[in-house]
Amino acid sequence: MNMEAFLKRPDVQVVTANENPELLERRQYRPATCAVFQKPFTVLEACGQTTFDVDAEARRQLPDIIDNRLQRVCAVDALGESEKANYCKKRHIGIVFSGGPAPGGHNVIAGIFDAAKRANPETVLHGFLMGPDGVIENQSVVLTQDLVDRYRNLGGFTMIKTGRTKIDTAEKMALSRQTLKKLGLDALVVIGGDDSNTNAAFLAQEMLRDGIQVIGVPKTIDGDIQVRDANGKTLCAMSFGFHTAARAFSQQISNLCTDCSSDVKYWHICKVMGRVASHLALEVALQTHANITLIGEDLADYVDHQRLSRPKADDVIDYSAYGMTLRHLSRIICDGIVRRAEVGKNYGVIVIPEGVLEFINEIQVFIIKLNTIIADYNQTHDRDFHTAFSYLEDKLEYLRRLARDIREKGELGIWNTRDEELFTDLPQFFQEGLLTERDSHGNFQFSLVETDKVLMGLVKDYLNILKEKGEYKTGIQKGYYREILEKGGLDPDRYGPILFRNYPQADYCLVKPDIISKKTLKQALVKGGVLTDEQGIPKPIEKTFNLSVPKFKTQPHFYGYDGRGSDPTRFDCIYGYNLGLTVFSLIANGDTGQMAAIRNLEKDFSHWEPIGIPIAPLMHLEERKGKLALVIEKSVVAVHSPAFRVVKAFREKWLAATPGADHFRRPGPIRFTGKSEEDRPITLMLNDLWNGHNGIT
Ligand code: FBP
Repeated sequence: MNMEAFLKRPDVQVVTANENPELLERRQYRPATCAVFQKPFTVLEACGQTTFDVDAEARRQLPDIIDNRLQRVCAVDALGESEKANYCKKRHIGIVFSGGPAPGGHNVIAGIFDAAKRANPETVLHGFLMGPDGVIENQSVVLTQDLVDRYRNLGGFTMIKTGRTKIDTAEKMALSRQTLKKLGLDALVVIGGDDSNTNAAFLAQEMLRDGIQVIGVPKTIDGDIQVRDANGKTLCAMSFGFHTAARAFSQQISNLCTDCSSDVKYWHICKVMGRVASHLALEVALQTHANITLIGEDLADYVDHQRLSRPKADDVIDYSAYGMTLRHLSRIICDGIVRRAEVGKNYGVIVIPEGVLEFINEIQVFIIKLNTIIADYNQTHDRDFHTAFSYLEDKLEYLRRLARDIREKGELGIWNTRDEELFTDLPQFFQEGLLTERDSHGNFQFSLVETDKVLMGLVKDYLNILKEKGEYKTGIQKGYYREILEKGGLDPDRYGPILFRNYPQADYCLVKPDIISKKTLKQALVKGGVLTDEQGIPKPIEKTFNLSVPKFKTQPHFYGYDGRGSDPTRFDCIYGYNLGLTVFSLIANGDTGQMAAIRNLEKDFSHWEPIGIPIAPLMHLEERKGKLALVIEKSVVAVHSPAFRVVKAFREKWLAATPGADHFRRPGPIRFTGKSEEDRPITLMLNDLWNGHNGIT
C-alpha cells in the first residue's frame, strides 16, 4: 500500500486530525449561568454588614480602594437611560493571565467576552501575551469570536499564554500605564493567584487617576486563595482550577491504587503540587482513599505529649515537643508500611504534598534563613545570588564563609556553625533544592525540590534498621503456611510455634524477631529440637522464611503539570464562565480594585451568588525577599475543618493494615457531561454537609 495515498484517504484524515470528536464536543458545551445573568442587565448591591480586618499598612499604601465594600451582583430587567448608556458603552478591556495555568481560565475569558459583546458588540477585548510581560511590553492580540470559540472549555492558558513576572517596580508600573493608555483601555482583568491579585490591587490604586479599572480573578490549582470576612464567613471557598487538578491527580493515583493492589509489589510515592498548602493532597485523599496521605498543616500542629509529660528538672517547657521533625515523620510512614507488611501487604500508595517540608521544623528554619541570606545578598550586590554563584559548590562555599565570618566575629548570626553542620549533612540534591532560585514573587519553588526523595531516603534507612532488628516482617497467611508445609510432608503445628511469634492464634503468621537470616533460622530450628546441627533447613521452611522477608520497592511519581494542563471538569467550566460574567458586571458597574468571586460554591449550583470582593482589605504584611511586603494571605488547610477531620477519622481505615481488601475509591475520569460526575470538590461538600448538620448557614 502506498503511504501517501493512504494518508490522503478521508477516513484516515479523520482519525489523524488534531481535532477529535471529543474536543469538538467540549468546545460546543455551554456552561450553565447563574440566575442573575439570565436578565439583560446587572447592578451591584453593597453588602453593608460584611467587614474585614484592615491592615494599617494596606490603608496607607492603597488609600483609594481600601474602603471598597463587598458587593452582590443583582439582576435587573431594565436600567435608566444614562445607566444603560454607561453599562453598554463600547469598551476596551485588557485580560492577562498571571502565574501557573489553571483549568477553567479560557472560560473566564469566554464569559467576559460573551457578556461584553452582549452589552456592546463593538467592545474590544485585548489579550496580553505571555502574562504580565505582555502588559509591560505592550504585546497583545485582539480576542475575536473565532479565537475565543477555539478554546471554550479547554484546559491550559494556551490562548494568550501566561508568565510569572511581577509588576513591582516604578519602572514596570510606568511601562504598564503606557501600554494601557496606548490601547485606550477602560479596564484590565488580572486572572491570577494571591500574588497576582495583590498586584491587581496595586495596579488598581495606580491606574485610578487614569480612569482605568482593574479587576482580579482568583485562579490557582493550589486552592490557597480562600476568602473569609472578619467573622470567618466564607466569601470565596476555592479558586478555579483546583477541582480539575485534584480530579486529574486523583484519577492517576487511583489507577496506581488499582495497579499496586493487583501486582502487590510496589509502594507508589506520589508527590502532588500545591506549594505550601496541602489542599490538593487533602482532596486527593478524599477522592482516592490512598493508604497514607501526609497533610503538612497537620504535621505543624503535632504535639509530642509523651515528651511533654516527661518530668523536667527545672520545670522548663520542652519546645522540641511541638511540631514534627523529618526523622519522626519518616518513622510514622515506616509504621504504616510495617503494619501493612504484617498482613501480607508489601504495596500501597503514599501521597505527599510538595510543600510538606515547609511544615517540618528544621527545614522551615533553613528555608527562612536561606531566603533572607539570598535577599540580603541581592540587596547589597550588583549581581544576584544565583548569577554570582551558579554552581552548588560556589553557593556552599559562600555559606561556609558566612558561617566562618560570623564565628570569627563572635556574633550570633543568621548562618552559624550549627546551621553549617546540619546543612552539610543533607544529601547534595536536597542542598541544591533548598538553594534553588526563588520565583519572581520571592516564593520558594517547592516543585523543584525532590521532597519525596528526601523523605523516602529516611524511610528506607529506617526500614532497614527495623529489618535488622527483626521488627519488619511480611506476615504469612496461616492457611498458606500450612499448605506449604503439608505439601512438603512436614507438620505445620510442630514448626509453627518455633518459627512464629503468633502461631496458631493469628491469621497472618509473623516470624520471630530473632530469626533474621538463614543462620538464625537454623539456630532457632536446632534450639526448637526439630533439626540437628548437621541437617540442612527443609525446603518448605526455607520457602516460608523467604516469604517473610519484606521487599520495599518504590515507584516515584510527580503529579503537577499534567493536572494543571488538564481540560476542566464541569465544575471548573461553569465556575470559570460565571467568573467571567461576574467580571463584566463589575466593570460595567464602574468597579475597580475588586476580585470577582462566587459565593456558596460549596452548595448546589442554584445557590451560587456572584460577588465582588474588595482586594485591598485582604492584604497583610508578610516577609518576601527579605523585606516586609503587603500580600494576600495564603490559606492553608485548617486542621479543625470538617474535611480534614474526616480524612483524619478515616486514616486508620484507609491504611488498611488489616487482613482483607483495601478501601480504595475510584473517582473515574474527568467528564463534562453525564450525570454522575461529582459537581464540586469533596472538600467543599463535606464542609457544607457539616455546617448543615450543625445548623450553620
Ligand atoms: P500559581 O500559584 O501561579 O497558581 O501556580 C501554582 C503551581 O502549579 C504550584 O502548585 C507549583 O508549585 C508552581 O505553580 C510551579 O511553578 P512553575 O510553573 O513555575 O514550575
